[in-house]
Amino acid sequence: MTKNKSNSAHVVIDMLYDFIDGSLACINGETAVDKAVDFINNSPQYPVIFICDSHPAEHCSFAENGGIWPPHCVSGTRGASVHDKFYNNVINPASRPSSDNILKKGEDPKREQYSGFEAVSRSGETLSEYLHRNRIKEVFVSGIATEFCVNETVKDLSKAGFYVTVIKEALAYVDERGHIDTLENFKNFGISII
Ligand code: VGL
Ligand code: ZN
Repeated sequence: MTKNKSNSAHVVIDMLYDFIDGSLACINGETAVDKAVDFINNSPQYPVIFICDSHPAEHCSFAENGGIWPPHCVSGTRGASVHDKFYNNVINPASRPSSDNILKKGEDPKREQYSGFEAVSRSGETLSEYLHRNRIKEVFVSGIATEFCVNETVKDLSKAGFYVTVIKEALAYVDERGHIDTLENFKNFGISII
């Protein structure tokens, strides 16, 4: 295994088809994927963690069940899958999505979970456990949606003491104003934006 001497990692949030071209397609989705893949290939020594929204059909966040969202990221569907470019265009095989680095959230039908801190791996490991086990101090973040999952995850990372840098071009969002306001607010948390 490659040594990660820089103690840095890259967290890729919800780069899933429903947020890119599906029921909850966000602004800048395809570009965000390309920029995230570029970042991975330009820093091949950083471990990559994929946070994935993954819902049962009866999830409480869906409008038909009283929530605010159209049905999205239903487990096992294309909409819940990580974009193919992370499988096909990432050069280092260890940086591609796999059962070792995919962490899922939103599987409990009764709970909305935006933050990547609520996600768990197949073996039950949380994001914060994964980062501590790998002695990570600095986290780069890409993903969707800026105002929701990215916002919550970035703040939780910062509160937990990690140095956080958001890769602006590798974000997608529901609303441009919300995206800009969220980035502006990150500055109050000492979060870097590149
Ligand atoms: C998200 C809407 C619904 C997100 C998840 O992760 O940003 N947004 N479910
Ligand atoms: Zn969701």
